[in-house]
Amino acid sequence: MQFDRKSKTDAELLQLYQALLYPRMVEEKMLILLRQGKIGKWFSGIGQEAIAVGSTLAMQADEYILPMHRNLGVFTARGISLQKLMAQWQGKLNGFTKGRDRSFHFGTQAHKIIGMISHLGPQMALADGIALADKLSKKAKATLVYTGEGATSEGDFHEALNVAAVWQLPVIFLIENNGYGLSTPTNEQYNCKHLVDRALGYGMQGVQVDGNNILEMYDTISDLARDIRHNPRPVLVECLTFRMRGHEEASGVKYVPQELFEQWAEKDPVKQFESYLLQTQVLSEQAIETLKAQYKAEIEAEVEAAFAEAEPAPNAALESADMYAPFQAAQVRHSSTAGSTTTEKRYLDAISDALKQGMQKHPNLVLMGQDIAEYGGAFKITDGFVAEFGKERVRNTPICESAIVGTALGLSINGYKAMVEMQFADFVTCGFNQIVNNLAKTHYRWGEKADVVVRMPTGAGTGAGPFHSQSNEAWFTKTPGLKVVYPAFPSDAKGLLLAALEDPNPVIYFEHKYLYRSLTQAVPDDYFTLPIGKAKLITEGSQACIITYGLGVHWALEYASNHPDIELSILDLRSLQPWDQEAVAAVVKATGKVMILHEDTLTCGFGAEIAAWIAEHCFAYLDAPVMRCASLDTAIPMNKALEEDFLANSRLAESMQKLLTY
Ligand SMILES: Cc1ncc(C[n+]2csc(CCOP(=O)(O)OP(=O)(O)O)c2C)c(N)n1
Repeated sequence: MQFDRKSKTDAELLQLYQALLYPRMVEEKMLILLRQGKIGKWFSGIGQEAIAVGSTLAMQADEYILPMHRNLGVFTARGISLQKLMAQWQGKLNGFTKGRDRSFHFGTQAHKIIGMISHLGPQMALADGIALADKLSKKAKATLVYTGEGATSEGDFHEALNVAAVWQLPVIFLIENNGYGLSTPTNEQYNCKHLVDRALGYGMQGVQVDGNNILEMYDTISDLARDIRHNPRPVLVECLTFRMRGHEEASGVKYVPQELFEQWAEKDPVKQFESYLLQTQVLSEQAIETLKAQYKAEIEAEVEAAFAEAEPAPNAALESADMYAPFQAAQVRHSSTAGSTTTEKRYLDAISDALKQGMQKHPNLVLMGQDIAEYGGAFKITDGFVAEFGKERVRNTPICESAIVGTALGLSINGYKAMVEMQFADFVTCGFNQIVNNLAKTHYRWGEKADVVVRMPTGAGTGAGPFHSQSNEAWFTKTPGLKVVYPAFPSDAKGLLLAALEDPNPVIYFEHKYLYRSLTQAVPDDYFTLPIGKAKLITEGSQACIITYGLGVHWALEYASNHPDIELSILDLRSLQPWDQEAVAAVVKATGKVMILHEDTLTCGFGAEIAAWIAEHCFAYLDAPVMRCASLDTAIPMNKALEEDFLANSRLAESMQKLLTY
C-alpha cells in the first residue's frame, strides 16, 4: 500500500494512527466479551476502520456525520468515551437512548452525530435536510453520510442522491463497499461495474478510493469537504474495503471464499499504516507497545465501569411522555375585542391563510412538496407564496415522498421547521417509513424533536378512485410519537394548522379535498391557534350522539337537519392523536346512545378505538351498544354510484334508526 503523507507533520500522522488503532482495540475486546457471553450482538468493522476514522477526522468538529452500524471509528474519533458507548450498547440508563434502542441507533447533538435506524437507507435523506439547513443559513458546512453497498439498492439511496443533486446540497455520500451485504455478494446486489459510476447519472462528481488507506481516505474527504463547503454540491465517494468478519458475529462467514480473507488481510489498514510509520521512523516498536498497553488498560477500565452502571427502571408514564418532545402550547386565540376581524373563507383559503401566517411567524419554516412553488400546488394552497417568501423556503421537490420527509427531519435536526405537502394523502405510502419509523420514534429514542408537519389532502366524494380518495388516518393514529389532526371547518383548519406548525412534534394534518371549495365560514384574520387534542361539541341534544370528524361532521349535520325531530349531539373530534377523552365521555353520559361515524373503512378504523374506550370507561351510561357507521371494507371505487354506496354516509340514516330504536 502506498502512503503519501503530503505535508503532514509527524504529530499529525501519529494522531491518525492513534485514532485508527483505538477502535481496532475496542473491537478486539468486544470479540472477547462476545465469546464470554457478556455482550449480545456485534457488527464488526474490523478491517474497515480507515474509512470511519479517516473521513471523520477530515470533517470539522461541528459538521454532521451520519454513520452506519460498522462505524465505531466515527464515534471514537469524535471523542465519545467507550464507557458511554458501552452503556448504550448494553441498554444502560446512561446510554444515549436510556436502554430504548440498540447499538449505534442514536444521535447526539453534542457530537453532531446522527445515527441510523435499522432500515439503513433512510438516513441519507436526513443528510440532505441537514445540508439544506446549512445552505439556507449560509453556514459553509459539509455533511457526511455513510451507506453500505448493500443499502445502495434501496430507493432511499436513489431519492436522497437525486434530491441532493437537484438542490446542490453539500453532502458527501460515502459508500463503504465491503463486498457483502449480509451474505449477498456485490454481483447479486448491483449490475454496474463500480457503484461510483452512478454519480454520473445523478449529475454529481464521483470518486473511488482505497478505503483501507487512511491517508487516502483523510485527504480525499478533506479536499472534497473543503471544496463543497464553499461550492455547495453533493459528491459520491466509493470506498473499497472488505468485511473481515461475519455480518454480525453469530452469522458466520461460510459463504465468503477463504482466499478473499487472505488477500484482504494483506491490506489491513492498521497494520499497513503501522508499518509505514515504522519505516518512516515516525513510530518505534516500543512506542506502539506503550500505546497499546495504555489503550488496553483504559478499555478494560471503561468496560467494567459501564457494566457496573445502573439499568433503566421501567416507568410506563415516563416511557409514554418521552414519545413526544415536551411542548406547552401558548394558546393564541382570536379575540373578540374591538378591531379583530373575520373574513368569509373557503376551507382551502383558510389553510392557505394559516400557512402564510405560519411562514411569517417562523422565519425558519420551509415548505416542500411537488409543484408547490410557482404552480401553487395541486390545489393552489401555496399560490403566490414564492413571490412572498422566495423559492428557498417554498420548494418544489422531485417526486420522492420518502426523501422529502427525511429531508424535513434533517432540517428539524439542524434548527429548521418543515412542512411537507403530500400531493394526495394516498401518496404518503411512499414516505411511510420515514414517518412511522423516523419522525415518530426519534424523540423517544434519543430525545431529538421532529419538527415536521405533513399535510394530507385526503378523502373521497369526487369520484377519484382507489388512489386519490383514501382515508388513511388510522395508519398514523396507531403510531405512537405522531400527532394527528383533522379539522372539519375553515376556522378550525386555520387554528389547528398554526398549532401544528408551532408544535415541535411531527403532526399529520388531514385536510379534506371535498371541503376545499364547498365550505365557507367566517375565519378570524389574525394569527391564532387551537389546542391539539380538543374536540368540539357542534350540536347538543339528549337522545343520541354522533361522534365523528372530517367529512363525517358534515354528514352528521346533514342528517340532523333532515331529522329536526331528533335531539342529537354531534361531537367533532378535530384531533385524533391525542383525542379528547373527556369530551367523548361527556357526550356519552349526556346521551346514552352513541354512533361513531367516519369516512374510513370499518375494520380497525379510528372508530374502533373510540368504541372500545367507551365500552371500557362509559359502560354504565350506555342505553344501547356503541354502534359504528363507516365505509365498506373495500377499496374506494371511482364510479359515482359505487363511490356513494361505498361511503358511510349512504348507511347513516339506517344505522341511526337502529340506534334510536334499540
Ligand atoms: C430495509 C432493510 N432490509 C433489510 C435489513 C436487514 N439487513 C441488515 S444489515 C443488511 C446488510 C447490509 O449490507 P450493507 O449495506 O452492504 O452494509 P454492511 O452490513 O455490509 O456494512 C441487511 C440485509 C435491514 N436492516 N433493513
